[in-house]
Amino acid sequence: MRQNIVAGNWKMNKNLQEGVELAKELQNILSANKPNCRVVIGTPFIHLTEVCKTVDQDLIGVSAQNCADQESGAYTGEVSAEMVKSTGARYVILGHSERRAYYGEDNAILKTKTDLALKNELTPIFCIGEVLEEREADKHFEVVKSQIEEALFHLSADDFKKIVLAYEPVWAIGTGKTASPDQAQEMHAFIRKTLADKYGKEVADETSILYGGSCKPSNAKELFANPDVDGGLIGGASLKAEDFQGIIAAF
Ligand code: 3PY
Repeated sequence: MRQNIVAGNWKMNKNLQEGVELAKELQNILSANKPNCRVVIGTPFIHLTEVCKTVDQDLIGVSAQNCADQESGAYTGEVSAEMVKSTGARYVILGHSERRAYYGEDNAILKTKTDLALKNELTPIFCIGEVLEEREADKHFEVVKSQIEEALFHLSADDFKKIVLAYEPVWAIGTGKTASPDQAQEMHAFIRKTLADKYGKEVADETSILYGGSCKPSNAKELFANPDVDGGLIGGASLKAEDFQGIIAAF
């Protein structure tokens, strides 16, 4: 049975003290109200070590939001997958549309990052999604398929099973616009079929596919009720414990 997952993406928000405070708050709330899904928080790099000490990772998994596409060496300012692993974090978000758009991360770079994450036993939460013009030109299926094929389809079935996918239509990120539950289901079913065609039904059925993009307590239940939507990757609404808890409680 695939896992339902609600993962927060804090992006570049909260200083270290504020981040640890939020992690503590979540730890308290969730130990009193056991979630019916896996919960993950994606923090800035500098928070990882402290947040890992603050939460019980069987309750709240800790994730980085990126890692380098090189193993080690003279890459000023970069943080390797091995370094992320050494903080105690268990996950890494890869290919977020903000990384693709602002930092030039293409499918080839993301393929390398995925390999390094897996080599260091981190679970990639791998983001895919089309921009508005691609949807309007009816190219959204094609775009998402090639993002998956080019960055992930070199993996063996055993390695692919370690990946969590997050479909984030770029036009729904930070815009307040959400894909309708039908639009989300349509794309998630397409993604699962793409996986089944490559790796077989069993692998496809085991893969968690999260929805991301302006997911909040008021729309989470409707989105998560779809058979192929296995949770969410949550931006702004993961920055307040009560909002995040509201989304977790949708399961
Ligand atoms: C959003 O919902 O804004 C996100 O980008 C989640 O990653």
